[in-house]
Amino acid sequence: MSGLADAGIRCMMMRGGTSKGLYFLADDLPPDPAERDALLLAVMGSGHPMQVDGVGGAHPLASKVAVVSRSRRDDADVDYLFLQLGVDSPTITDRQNCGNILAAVGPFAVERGLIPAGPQTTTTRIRMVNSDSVVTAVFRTPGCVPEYAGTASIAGVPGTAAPIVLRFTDTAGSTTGSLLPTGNLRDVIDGTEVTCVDNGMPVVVARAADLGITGYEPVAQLASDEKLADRIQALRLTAGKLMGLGDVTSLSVPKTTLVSASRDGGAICTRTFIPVKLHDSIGVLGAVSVVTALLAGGTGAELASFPSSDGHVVDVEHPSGHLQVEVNLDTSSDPPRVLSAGSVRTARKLFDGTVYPSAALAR
Ligand code: NQM
Repeated sequence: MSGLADAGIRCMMMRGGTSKGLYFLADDLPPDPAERDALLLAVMGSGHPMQVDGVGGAHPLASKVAVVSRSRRDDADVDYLFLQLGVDSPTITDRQNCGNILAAVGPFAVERGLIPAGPQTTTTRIRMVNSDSVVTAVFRTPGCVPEYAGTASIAGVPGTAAPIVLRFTDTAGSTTGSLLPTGNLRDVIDGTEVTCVDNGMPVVVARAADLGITGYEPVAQLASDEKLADRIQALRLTAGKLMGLGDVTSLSVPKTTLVSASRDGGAICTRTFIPVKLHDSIGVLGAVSVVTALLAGGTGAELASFPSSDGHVVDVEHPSGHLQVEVNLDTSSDPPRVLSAGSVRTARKLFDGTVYPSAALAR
């Protein structure tokens, strides 16, 4: 390991949606998962609130890794393993997907020569290794080179960039094995009604009002509300067991999303905790899961105002704006069946080079 620490590791930092992470080729990392994880924790500097001896961004949304390789499967071109690293604590988990980091995987695969690019756009099938599901990504590659600049804007990211269209399949039960992992559309935990859902991300959906807040409080107020954080932690610990995830104390899932009626033209207003820290916006698969729960008639469905047209695009309000996701659900079957899901993101290459982990940590 000290060899890799001395020589450094080839690494690209990219923004994927509203997250930022390190992208590696699997071949550039140790094949043994335990060795790989120790190295990545050292690269990121996890175990310190500022990740001061590493390149992590001191926030869960900037403490993320994508490990990418050519897929050996017939139904995919690229394999993408997502790893969430802790900030204060040296933890690393593959028990969740990340639809934001996913957004940059296609361009990264072209940058590293894993897949050929089309002359105008590239369509690639990415296997999300964490959930063994395949997503199709479509992105711009004029002259067979990824184009990051463009006119699409996503809430939570300044400016505009080229759009990346993500179409998901097989996201139901991504981590837990079923869309409604407790077997119920609604459960009551410690007197609070919730819907536990997993359509790409295990999420506990509860009404903001049932946790004693409006859901519209200033972000700083919610982020520093320790009582609320304690209640959310208690809720997710019980929900985790009911969802078959066991003791989730040190896991990054389930997330919790508190819903209230929209007040800016969207379908629903959300405040999401990852798992107890307030999300600056909302994750892509997190939003897909919340919308699925609401469309299925779960907790908070009466607060939602869905578009009545034949489209399935749902506008989700979050602390920094809106996220639109497409969820097509067959609610005539029990449990409901997910027909399709999708979203539009943007991404950008931030830098490419060699990263040097602390030799003292990389053991
Ligand atoms: O839900 C953060 C994010 C995510 C997850 C988190 C995500 C998704 O917004 O698809 O991308 O829930 O930890 O980056």
